[in-house]
Amino acid sequence: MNLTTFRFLLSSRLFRRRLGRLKRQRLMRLLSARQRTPQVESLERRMLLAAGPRIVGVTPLPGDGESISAAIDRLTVTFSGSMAAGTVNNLSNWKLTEAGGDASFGTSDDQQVTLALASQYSSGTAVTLVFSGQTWPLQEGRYQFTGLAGLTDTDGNPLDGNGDGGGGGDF
Ligand SMILES: [Ca+2]
Repeated sequence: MNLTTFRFLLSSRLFRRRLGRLKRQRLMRLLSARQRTPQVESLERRMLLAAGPRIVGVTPLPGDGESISAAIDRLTVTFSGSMAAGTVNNLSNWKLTEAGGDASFGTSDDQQVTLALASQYSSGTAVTLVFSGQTWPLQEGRYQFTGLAGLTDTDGNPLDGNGDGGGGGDF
């Protein structure tokens, strides 16, 4: 290979490389522009879904995994907004499970506590559930309280029970 050829090869490789970088930069610009558009769209969608109501408190239940020694004979559930009365008064949307002897949920010795409404919900942001058909206050044990996604607000948005910003999660 003589010097001229070598130079030519070298410069053409540099050129290709520069061209490659320019192409990459253009591609990145295109990609980021394209990424920016759906990001805005998904944000709008999340804002719409975030309209799903949340359960903001269950009194006197302690936090996840915590225990309480007080005698409990009722649970008052507080929502983030007004709920569709029919879904709140539908007792199949509420579940209180006791873990049974094995202290684990989802096993055959789990016990369902039968819930009833202290009074029918018509408006407002709170409903009180009482226990019916068994001895109360609740006996010592591990309990799991569930508000199902069948609960909706007055606009029909399903419960955002898991607080992920989208509707349709159990609490
Ligand atoms: Ca169990």
